[in-house]
Amino acid sequence: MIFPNVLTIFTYISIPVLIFGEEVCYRNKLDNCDTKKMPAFRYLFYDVNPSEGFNLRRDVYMRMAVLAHKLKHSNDPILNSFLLVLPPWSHLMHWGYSEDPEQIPWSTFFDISSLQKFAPVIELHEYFSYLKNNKYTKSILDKVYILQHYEDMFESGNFVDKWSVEKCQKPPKLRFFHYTNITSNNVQCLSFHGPATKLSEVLKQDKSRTIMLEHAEVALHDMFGSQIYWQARRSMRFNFELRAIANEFRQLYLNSSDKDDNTYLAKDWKDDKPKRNAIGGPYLAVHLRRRDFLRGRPDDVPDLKRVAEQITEKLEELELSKVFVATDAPQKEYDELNSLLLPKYEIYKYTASKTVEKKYSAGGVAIVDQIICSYARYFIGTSESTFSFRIQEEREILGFPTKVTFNVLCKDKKKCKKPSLWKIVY
Ligand SMILES: Nc1nc2c(ncn2[C@@H]2O[C@H](COP(=O)(O)OP(=O)(O)O)[C@@H](O)[C@H]2O)c(=O)[nH]1
Ligand SMILES: [Mg+2]
Repeated sequence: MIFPNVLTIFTYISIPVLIFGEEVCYRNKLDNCDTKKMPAFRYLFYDVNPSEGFNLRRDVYMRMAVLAHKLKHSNDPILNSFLLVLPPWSHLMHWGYSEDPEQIPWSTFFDISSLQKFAPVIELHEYFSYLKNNKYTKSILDKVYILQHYEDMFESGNFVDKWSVEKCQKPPKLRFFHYTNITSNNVQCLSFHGPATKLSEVLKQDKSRTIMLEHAEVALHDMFGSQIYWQARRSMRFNFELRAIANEFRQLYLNSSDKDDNTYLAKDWKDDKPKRNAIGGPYLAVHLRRRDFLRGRPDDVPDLKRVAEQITEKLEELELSKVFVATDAPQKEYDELNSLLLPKYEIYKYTASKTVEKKYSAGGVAIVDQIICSYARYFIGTSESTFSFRIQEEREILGFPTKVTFNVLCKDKKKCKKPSLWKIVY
């Protein structure tokens, strides 16, 4: 488990919500704060529906990052002073968390300086250390907007971009990020339809310094696949150590290196250019999503026999002998798949050491799996999995021809759905 020190301190301080005193900085009531120590920034916090997984959260980050990027470049001082506070990774359904909050910072998974070259982001613990330096132990956010869909939108088919403060459809939450010391006395529900950048209209009429957007997934992409979309996406470079772990695995087991595979990236993502000349390592990669997908999408997920057939077919066609399998399947299912492949084929799976698992959690292991899949000569994903979508994007950035990326496992050969092609053009 990963606890930045400052966070542990705050985790265990339990406080009633309504406290007036020196310890609390009501940031919209400046008489309560030491104004000389106040930075000129406004802070934009956000969070996502708790049941959403890692890879949809990454997608929501891109929408918020595009908003923060546009705010920063606005000429309006009310808008261009916002910092986007990254919500720690806590209690992700698939990560087998214990009862303790985890609050994993973004730097565990991503290179923060790469993110900051696109959007003005800070970690939540940095915001905390600012409070701590000023002897505040709790933060009462000036305003919280809980985003919700318009109730009648789907029935009426009226999808006009709009927003309005309305009655809450569900009882509002008053604790945020699994902390007991972040709350607010000013929570409103915001019915919203439109792209994330439309939220700037909300932020413009609200002069609060600290604003939280709950259920940020309600806001959509400005333009999926646009130039700014790909800038945001490129800026999400993984933590260097995770990249090094994946590269070592490629080298050691899959005979794969950037030099041979033609998969070099520029040191700074801003220098990346669209290309289509990546070759990839001499292996097939498959993302085999099981567990909840077996129950939730029974029409899309093939049985293991059918998976083995598709792997064999592709290995023969590509004249390859190695397949790398990234999967959330229990070991038993992986072993079964292995037994269904002819012995002349070598099957590989990344298993993290105890040290790596402890340091990076299930999220880091998933990222190493994603990276290894990204460098393969040919990739087959699982239909509708956001885990597979993020691999496809990574392969677009690395410069693979689209036909070796946009493929999915089929339940039934005759009516196999082709995945959407989200090509990089910028
Ligand atoms: N290590 C590893 N974890 C996986 C794999 N596929 C799924 N998972 C886990 O299951 C979660 C899947 O959730 P999510 O990111 O929401 O993707 P989606 O549900 O497939 O759209 C990931 O965050 C991982 O924790 C895989 O191939 N390797
Ligand atoms: Mg999911």
